[in-house]
Amino acid sequence: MTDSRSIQTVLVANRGEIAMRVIRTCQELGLRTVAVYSTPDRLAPHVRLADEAYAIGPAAASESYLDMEVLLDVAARSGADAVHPGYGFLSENADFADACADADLAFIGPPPRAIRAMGDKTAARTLMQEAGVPMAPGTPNAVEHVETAAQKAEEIGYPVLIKAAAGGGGKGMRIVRDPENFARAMEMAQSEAKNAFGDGRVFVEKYIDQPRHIEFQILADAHGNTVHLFERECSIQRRHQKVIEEAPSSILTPEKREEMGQAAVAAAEACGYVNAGTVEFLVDADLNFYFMEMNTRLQVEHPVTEAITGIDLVAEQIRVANGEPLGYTQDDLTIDGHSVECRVYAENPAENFLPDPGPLLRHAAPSGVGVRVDAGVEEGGEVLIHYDPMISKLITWGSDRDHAIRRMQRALSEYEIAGMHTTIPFCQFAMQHDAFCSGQFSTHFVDEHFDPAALHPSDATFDLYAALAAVAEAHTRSQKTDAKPMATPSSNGRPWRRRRRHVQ
Ligand code: MV4
Repeated sequence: MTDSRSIQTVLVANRGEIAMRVIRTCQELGLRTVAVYSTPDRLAPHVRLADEAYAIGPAAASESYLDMEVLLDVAARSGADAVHPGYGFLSENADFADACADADLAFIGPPPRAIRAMGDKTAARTLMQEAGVPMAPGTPNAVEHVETAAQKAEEIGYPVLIKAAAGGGGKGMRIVRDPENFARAMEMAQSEAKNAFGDGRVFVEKYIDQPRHIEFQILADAHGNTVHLFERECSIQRRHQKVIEEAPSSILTPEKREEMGQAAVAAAEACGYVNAGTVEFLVDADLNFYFMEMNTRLQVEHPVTEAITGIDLVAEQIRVANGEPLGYTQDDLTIDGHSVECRVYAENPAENFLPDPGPLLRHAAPSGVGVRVDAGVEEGGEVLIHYDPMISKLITWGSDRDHAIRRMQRALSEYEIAGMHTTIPFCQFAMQHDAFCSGQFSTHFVDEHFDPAALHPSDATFDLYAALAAVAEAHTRSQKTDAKPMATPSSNGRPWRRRRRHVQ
């Protein structure tokens, strides 16, 4: 691709922290950035960070961030020559990738046919089986008749898992431990899948007990080069959503890492993958690994990979979309230290992680050596009910796992948030738990180990007093330049106490 054809202006078709993440790298590469915003996002930080911003519609995502026509119109009006979709919204929509190509825009993501191949779960399973990627024993395709499926379950051996072909988020999933429960479980899975996805097809797999979720980051250029950037361990989840991730996984040996990395590269090559992607595996206690799915986008947890490899994944995505070859081979890549990410959501961990959106009265993020914070909301802003309630991602790096965890404990204790409950106390709980610290955990960590009673009940109160005191003092100072500092920063006469630290 000649220089005159190369990307110069990027439309960032997203909001929040990921829009800011993409804009920042564009700026470093000397590219012009165009943001888009829904009505309630008009003052959002991603809007101010971009060179230009365009209104795209009301709060409802279906009428703004998901409206392809409006986005393509903004691309035309702004003179953008590329689109970065971020994650969520249109990031894994092959029709949108096609529409971008038709409008002569570079889609900073994989080719539409790779998105389609991996979007259909049963088609992806067949493709992966052909490519020799290990899969849990099971029916590669959907099974229609209960008798046939029950027969397959016998062959696979109990316990089995019935999964929705249209899949995702654990919906339509049923564990079956005994043959006598199979028929009923299958009917329930089918009706749940029909309700959730409008597609009642299911398939049957060997159930992996106590698995870990380990995913490999891959990167492929348009010249036939594919590498992996090692793995991320994402087993700490609630309601099938990740809360804590780390890189590398503490259970993989160098040999297993190489074997899984090669399988991930084979998976990417089998679907003609170009750009950044992630191959997810389930890993059992004996380190057997099984393909789960491939995510054809940049992921929320990509910063832990950036921390241990030193590679800016968004910059790589843009270079690859520009037709440039990867500047390194697998042998050039090494793991440096360890990284942990805690997702800070506006949710109450004591109330089964119930979302708690609203105004963010106080937001003072930690900083210092080895700490990265990617936030999408700022103090004085609001966590909107219309979108994902994530406030920020807190990422630490350390020379080894223990170092990264201690930094995370320090950073969490430094974080001041008021106006809402957050997942910070849960993350503090995990960072001091024996199961997490020793690396002996599975995707069942929350169910098996989390005790909401172990959270410090006073945290939210302390944070609120601290916040109100800080806001009041800032206000006083803005009114009177000769204002005396308060005797204590607490407005209620109680001495200041920082967020309690959970350290062994
Ligand atoms: C499994 C499994 C055990 N055995 N498949 C959950 C969501 C879906 N995408 C795949 N999931 C699982 N598939 C077999 N054969 C256990 C899970 C699972 C899980 C996987 C990853 C992260 C968190 C999880 C929580 C519960 C169950």
